[in-house]
Amino acid sequence: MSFLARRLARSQVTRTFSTSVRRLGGGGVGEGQAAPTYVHKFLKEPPTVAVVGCPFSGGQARPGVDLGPNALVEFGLLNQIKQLGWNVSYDGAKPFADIAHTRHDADDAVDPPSHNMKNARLVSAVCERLAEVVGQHAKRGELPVTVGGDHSLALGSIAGTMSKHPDACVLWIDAHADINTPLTTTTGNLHGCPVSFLLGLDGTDVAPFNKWAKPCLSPNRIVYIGLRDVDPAEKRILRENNIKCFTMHDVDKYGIGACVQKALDHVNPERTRPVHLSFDVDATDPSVAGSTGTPVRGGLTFREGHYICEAVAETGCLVALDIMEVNPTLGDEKLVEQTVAVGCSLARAALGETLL
Ligand SMILES: [Mn+2]
Repeated sequence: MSFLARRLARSQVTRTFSTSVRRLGGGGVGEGQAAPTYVHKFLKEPPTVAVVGCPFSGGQARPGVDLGPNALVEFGLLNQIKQLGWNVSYDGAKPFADIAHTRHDADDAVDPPSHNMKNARLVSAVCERLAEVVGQHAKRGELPVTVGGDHSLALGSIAGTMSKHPDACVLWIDAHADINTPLTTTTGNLHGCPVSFLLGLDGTDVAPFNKWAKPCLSPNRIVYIGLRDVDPAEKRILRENNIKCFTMHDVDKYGIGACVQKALDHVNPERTRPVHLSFDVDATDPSVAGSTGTPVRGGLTFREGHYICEAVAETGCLVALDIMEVNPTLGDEKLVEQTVAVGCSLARAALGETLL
């Protein structure tokens, strides 16, 4: 058992949680929870979730986010999803085992900065592999749940989704827009850039990414919720591309229910398109999920975050989910446990857990 596993296993939160999880009923849906009123529009029977844990931190500077997937799995994520009636598969970190340095920042000598991007070869290699893995699961009619790891991974997970569902739309839940290009990034951290590559913006047609990552998303098929820390160049990119954003100002003004409805109406008006939900836990307030690398105050409440997931689940359109940027090495023990628990509960909400 890892240190973290022991730490989580002995924690009060884990004990409390494990006594309150629902047991499987005969019908596959957990005892106490009604069967969903929606049907999965794009998945094969029996409904199967493929949890893809990607222990990767190379898209940003702080070590520890690579421990996120293991923390969520140790906290019981797989069983929790099973108890919602899904078949669950999990390969651990095996798909990424042959890519060196997935757990650590690469050495500048091995992977020197290119076009202002740090660890470009490493990020590209991991995302290319993730795209293959997610794409394979999607093509089998399964629902891949990518657990990061930093948010640069969404370049891979969304590319994988698009290989099966080219008409999919993306809900990007985040404090940040992650839409810098290699030309506009001031930090060189690629977790701030994945959306620009997906859209094929100026400056993204660069090696090593252009060997495999083709633009696969149009600006009217992505919508943001939760933004509150957007760089000047990103504001210009969002405006110039007419990308729909629901900032925290909009959440305050309209309420989360109206924001999610408007967001879905924008990218998926008939609810006939597949949805990829990419959830950066830093979208929530640091008091909700503070163990994350770039927390920003003034974020989504616990319920607002979960409401987004529940509302997406109700569409029956979800085909892929990312839970990103949980860093179990940041903050005190209580904050870590709370953040890991929130990562799991956001996933459950997106996968059909209801309050009644
Ligand atoms: Mn992000």
